Amino acid sequence: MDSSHSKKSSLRPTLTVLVPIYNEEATIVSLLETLKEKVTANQVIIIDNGSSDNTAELVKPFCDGKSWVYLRYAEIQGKGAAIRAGLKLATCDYVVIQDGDLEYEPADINRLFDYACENQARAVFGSRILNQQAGISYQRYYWGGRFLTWLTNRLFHAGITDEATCYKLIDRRLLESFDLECREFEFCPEVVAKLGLAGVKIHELPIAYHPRSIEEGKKIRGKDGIAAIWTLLKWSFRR
Ligand SMILES: Nc1nc2c(ncn2[C@@H]2O[C@H](COP(=O)(O)OP(=O)(O)O)[C@@H](O)[C@H]2O)c(=O)[nH]1
Ligand SMILES: [Mg+2]
Repeated sequence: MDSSHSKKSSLRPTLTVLVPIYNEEATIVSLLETLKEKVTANQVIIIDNGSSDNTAELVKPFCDGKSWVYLRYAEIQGKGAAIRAGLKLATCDYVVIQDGDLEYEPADINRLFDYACENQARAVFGSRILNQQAGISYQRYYWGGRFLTWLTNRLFHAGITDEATCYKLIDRRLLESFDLECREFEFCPEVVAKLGLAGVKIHELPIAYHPRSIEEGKKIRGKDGIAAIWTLLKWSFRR
């Protein structure tokens, strides 16, 4: 065997995928199957805050308690709280967030991860805006996202195109050092604010997007947009 090759591959960073879920019985099996087949992850942590549908029964067969872990809490706590709970168990060099729906294409995670490894980047985001073929959600969500991105760039000079993207791939130790406080959907604004305050460059690659409707299970709402604005302003004041 080529020793230089084996040395190189043994040095390759590792990846934890955090999957926050709440009542995702319609999509979770398909999502986890795709994740298993298409993504080169070393660790997958699924965090369920009190799903009241059949999600738990559907997730369990995928988990072995080692590289695939299922954390189940009795009460609903929010996406941010779920990500923070998962992060406590994450052990890999990088973490990325994957929702329990089918709005994103898990294979895109490989491209983000490869880019991070090749460029030793500490933060690589998937951007729906950089992909002209990406689907567009409700107008209010689309323009809300564009406004949050604009505000992020004004406040933190982030130079990004998609603040609200789910696909945020970040150096795990860096993310842990942020001591996140988010409980609900303020994970995104808190993270971009803290990356900005830390002077970390955010790299972006185009990704696919297939938005789902509220009837299909989308949980984010207008009030979460207001909370995101407040979170960005709050962290900019603490500069
Ligand atoms: N664990 C947990 N996950 C949640 C909660 N609320 C939403 N999620 C998950 O967060 C992800 C994002 O939700 P979604 O409604 O698709 O919003 P968006 O993709 O950010 O626009 C999905 O996987 C949800 O199941 C919660 O209270 N607890
Ligand atoms: Mg989603």
